[in-house]
Amino acid sequence: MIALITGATSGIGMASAKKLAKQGYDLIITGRRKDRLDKFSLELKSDFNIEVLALNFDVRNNDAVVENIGGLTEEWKNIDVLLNNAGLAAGLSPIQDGLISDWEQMIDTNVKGLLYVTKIVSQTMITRKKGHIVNIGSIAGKEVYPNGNVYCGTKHAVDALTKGMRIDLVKFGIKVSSIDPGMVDTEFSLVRLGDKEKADAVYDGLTPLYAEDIADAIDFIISRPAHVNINDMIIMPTAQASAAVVKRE
Ligand code: NDP
Ligand code: 8X3
Repeated sequence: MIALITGATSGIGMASAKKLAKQGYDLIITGRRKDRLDKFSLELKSDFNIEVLALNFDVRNNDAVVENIGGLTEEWKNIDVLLNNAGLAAGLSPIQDGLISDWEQMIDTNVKGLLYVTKIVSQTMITRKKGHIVNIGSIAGKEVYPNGNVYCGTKHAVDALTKGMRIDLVKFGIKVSSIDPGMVDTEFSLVRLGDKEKADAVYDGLTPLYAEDIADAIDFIISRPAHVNINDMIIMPTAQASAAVVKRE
């Protein structure tokens, strides 16, 4: 079995790669940071004795997506599981103060990048009449919170796209699922806020989710019997009741 995980250089993608490697999947891992990708690839091969292909590209660049994924050899092209994980939040500002460059980065990565990768991977899945696409959405795709505006918009789009893909691909026997986590302690807040102290403060006084918790859920979703599909799974820390309601000690 082969799984392709976008954004495996950190956080949820990295934890999921380890989990799937443990289950014996051969892995295609992607990300922009080549040094991390190459190091992680070696680690996976030696720790889990699996085949790993590291593809270094930006999901926002459709030419690069087509070149890398469209150019897969026979050995790698039959992807069984696609984990659309690469994504980010940039900034946390009211709409009138938001940076256009942040908006474009979020929309181009979380929505358009996910679409580019899905289009090309789903074509081979259709030919094989099998496959499982798992999209990483967010609680931000179910609710909107103050200053979350555009990030929430992109994750609402992922929610809609998951439903749309499921409808379009059902006739080919392809499963489509999504996972919508609340706060997960990864590099997410550092990327969003650009400051380690501010990022650490996001998780102050509570136990957040960890990337391994989401990897466990992914493992559960992709290991259901052939006739069972998990459409959607919302996972929150016990201390987080909704996007904006959190209990801190
Ligand atoms: P991290 O910042 O730890 O990881 C994000 C990953 O995405 C990195 O591997 C990064 O790799 C990759 N990535 C980002 N932009 C691009 C790009 N343009 N092209 C290719 N890869 C890219 O955050 P998380 O693990 O938390 O985030 C993973 C997903 O989970 C995201 O979609 C996020 O929105 C979602 N999520 C996160 C939650 C949280 O609280 N942490 C909660 C709910 C959902 P590189 O920089 O090397 O390209
Ligand atoms: C990440 C979770 O609540 O910061 O998607 O938007 S949140």
